[in-house]
Amino acid sequence: MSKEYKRTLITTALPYTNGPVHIGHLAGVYVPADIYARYLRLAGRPVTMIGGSDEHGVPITLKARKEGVTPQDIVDRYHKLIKESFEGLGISFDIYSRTTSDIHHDTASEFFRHLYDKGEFIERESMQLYDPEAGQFLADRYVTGECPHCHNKNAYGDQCEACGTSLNATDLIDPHSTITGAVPELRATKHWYLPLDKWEPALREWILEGHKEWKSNVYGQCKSWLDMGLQPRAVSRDLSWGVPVPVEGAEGKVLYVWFDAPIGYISNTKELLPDSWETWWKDPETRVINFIGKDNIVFHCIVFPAMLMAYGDNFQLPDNVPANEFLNLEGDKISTSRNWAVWLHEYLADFPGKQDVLRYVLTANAPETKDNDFTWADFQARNNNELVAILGNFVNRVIVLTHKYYDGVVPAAGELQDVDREAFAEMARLKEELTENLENFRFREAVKDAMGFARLGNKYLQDCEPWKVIKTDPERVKTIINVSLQICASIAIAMEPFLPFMSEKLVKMLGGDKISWDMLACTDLVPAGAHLGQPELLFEKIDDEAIKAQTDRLAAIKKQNEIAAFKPEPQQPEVKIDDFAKLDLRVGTVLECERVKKSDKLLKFKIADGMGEGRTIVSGIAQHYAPEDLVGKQVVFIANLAPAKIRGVESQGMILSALNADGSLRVISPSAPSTDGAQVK
Ligand code: B3M
Ligand code: ZN
Repeated sequence: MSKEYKRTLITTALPYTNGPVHIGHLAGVYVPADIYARYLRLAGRPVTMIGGSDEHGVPITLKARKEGVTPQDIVDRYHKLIKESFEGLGISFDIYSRTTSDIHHDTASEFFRHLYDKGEFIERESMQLYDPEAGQFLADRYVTGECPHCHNKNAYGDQCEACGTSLNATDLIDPHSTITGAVPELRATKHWYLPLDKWEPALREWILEGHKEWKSNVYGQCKSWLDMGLQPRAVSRDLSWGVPVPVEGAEGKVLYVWFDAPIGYISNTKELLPDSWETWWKDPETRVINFIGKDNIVFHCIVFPAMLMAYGDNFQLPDNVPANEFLNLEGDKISTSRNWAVWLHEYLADFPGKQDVLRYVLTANAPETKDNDFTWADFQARNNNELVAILGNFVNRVIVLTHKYYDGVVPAAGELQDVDREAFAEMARLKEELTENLENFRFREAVKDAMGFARLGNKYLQDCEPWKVIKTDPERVKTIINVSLQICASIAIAMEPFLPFMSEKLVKMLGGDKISWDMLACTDLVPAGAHLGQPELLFEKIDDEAIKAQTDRLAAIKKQNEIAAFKPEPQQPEVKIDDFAKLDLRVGTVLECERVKKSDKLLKFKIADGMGEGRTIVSGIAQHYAPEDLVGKQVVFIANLAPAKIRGVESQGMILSALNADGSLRVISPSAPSTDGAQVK
């Protein structure tokens, strides 16, 4: 840090209230922000952490329409769910409010009006598609039609997914509203634009010259936006849900959601600190840090700063925007619409008391510099091999030994030996590295350092072997246990930003109460003579069953998604009835069925075909049926297919199966018992 600031205002992206929060949001924004806020608080540095729900925007209105409820119903539902689940995970917002609040509407409205009065906007009229049935203008992505380039019939108004071309809804051939299906008409409409081009030189200077220390993914994205050249951007929309544009003649128009949402940071600060909010926004000794995901970089580094510059009045620009990349889930992109996610509220219900495990895994594997993958196998391994085996185990051994040897009273240390001094020196080194990593938003590295205290503890115990020494030199054991307890205390402090629930328990177990960053790596934090609390298990193993329940759930969702995305094979070229008549399709009953040796795909059938003593048919459905399940079943087969040798077996026909969306094969049977040998017509 080049400058010492008096206070830090942490903002966290305001999640859209059109669905619950998932692990991607947590890993990208809320867990890192919470780590940082908790660290600053422990370090005694003034900090305010702002959060809240983003409750405007078109997707919320569409969801409401689909469910036949009001947008307010939707945002009330998800705001409550999101707020409660954040609390459940211990995200320590100083306020978690919402953009439908009166204070936000007033603040955003005043902000717009101030820019309007200063002449900071350009007014422009343009032709936009209007849905006459819904009675509203259509955002580009709510129009579908034929792509003018590749003639895909289902192109979206903003992009054709078949050829990748980005479009304007007005480019589409034969457009339809996705809301009502109506044919949209072109209507003229007026909007206000913020001329970002005007602010380009100032933004360039501020970011490209002034903030070379920003994360390279953030700096790089800003540079490429700036190098492409900035254009005026519309800050209003034709919509009824949102903050009304506070200008005469603007009926039916609201502020664009990306204009009002970042102002939510200001409104929520005002709501929390009605008397001092201005100090937190306008005093140059305040440092603002925006925690966001990578898809929000342009709004936080370009658009909102331009809005603040245009406003003037000393609003502080963010000092850093440590945006993260994306977290994937089991190899696939997380998606709310495809339900491909681990939802926070579900996690909290499925794994009660295990908030810290999720916090730990999401931090140890955080997508800080590149996209990363969350897998349940990794989740289990990190819990069992790290939290249980390293951290929990060390603390438990020390507390249990203290109770066993000293009735839970902390023994006084005698003269220190080299091994003790080395342990303390290593603690001091870890503290320095950990602090440095936290200061620079490198939380993945930081949590490794914090875990380093537990690794150190295990090594120290292993080297000192108090359980052996107790027989030969009981005085020495007092020192070993004392040192071990000091290490435990440092674990409680170093881990507090990451594992706050564990930390609180551990502090209690050590008989302590208040902790601070200053105390970290101290050699006499747990005083001799103090009484320890009862030992409590800090972490417990997560068994295969719990993990399987999660992976089974994901497998079921994947299957549903495949079915939903199923596109049947294109129809084959036309045939004449005579062509069909050449195929001799018959019903038969399976008499025997067994696997073909050395093949995992093939089953060998003996079929009663009503035409003699039956026939042998080989079919590639072994992965879809257990042979015994097919015995006695009636099937349809091609009787006059030329015989062929398959794996040394002569197959006299072919059994017909349906190939389904999920790749499964299902044999075709008559709907009621039929005669073997009956022709299929
Ligand atoms: N609601 C987008 C998002 O959730 C948006 C963030 C607003 S931050 C001011 O990704
Ligand atoms: Zn196309």
